[in-house]
Amino acid sequence: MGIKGAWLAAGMWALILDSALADPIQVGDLVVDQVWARATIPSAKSGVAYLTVRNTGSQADRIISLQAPVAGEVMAMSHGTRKPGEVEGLAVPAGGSLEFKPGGTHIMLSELSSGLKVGQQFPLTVTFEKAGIVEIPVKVGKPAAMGPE
Ligand SMILES: [Cu+2]
Repeated sequence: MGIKGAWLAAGMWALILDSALADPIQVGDLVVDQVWARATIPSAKSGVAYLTVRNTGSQADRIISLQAPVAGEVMAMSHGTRKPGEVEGLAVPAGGSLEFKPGGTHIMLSELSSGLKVGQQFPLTVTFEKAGIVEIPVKVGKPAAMGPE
C-alpha cells in the first residue's frame, strides 16, 4: 500500500490528525504544505482556506475537485472569479507549485454549517487529476491570520 492508500485506509484519520499537522502531505509526486483556514464569526456562511501544492514530478497535474464536510460547496476562487477545475489557475505545473494565499487564489468554503473556530480542524478532500484523492487536515487560525500558525 502506497502513501495514498494509507491516507485512504479506514482508521487512519485519528493518526493523521495527531501526526501530520505540521508535516507536508505527500500524494504521488505532489507535496501539500502550508495548509490553514481563517476563523470566522459564529454565524458566518462562508470562509477561506489556503494551501500550497508542490509538484516534484515531471508531469503537470491539476485539482479537479475540492470537498469538505463543514461546507456545502468548496471551490477555488481568484479575484471574485469562480474557477472550475478546467481553469489553468488550478494547474500544478511539473517542477512548479500552486499556491493559495491571502490576496491571491483562495479556497472558498460556502454554505458553512457553522462558523470556523480558532483551533478547530476539519478534513479537506482534494482530488488531483493524476495523483488522485488526498484528505488533508486543515487547522483554523485566528480571524486576522495571514499564514499557518
Ligand atoms: Cu472567495
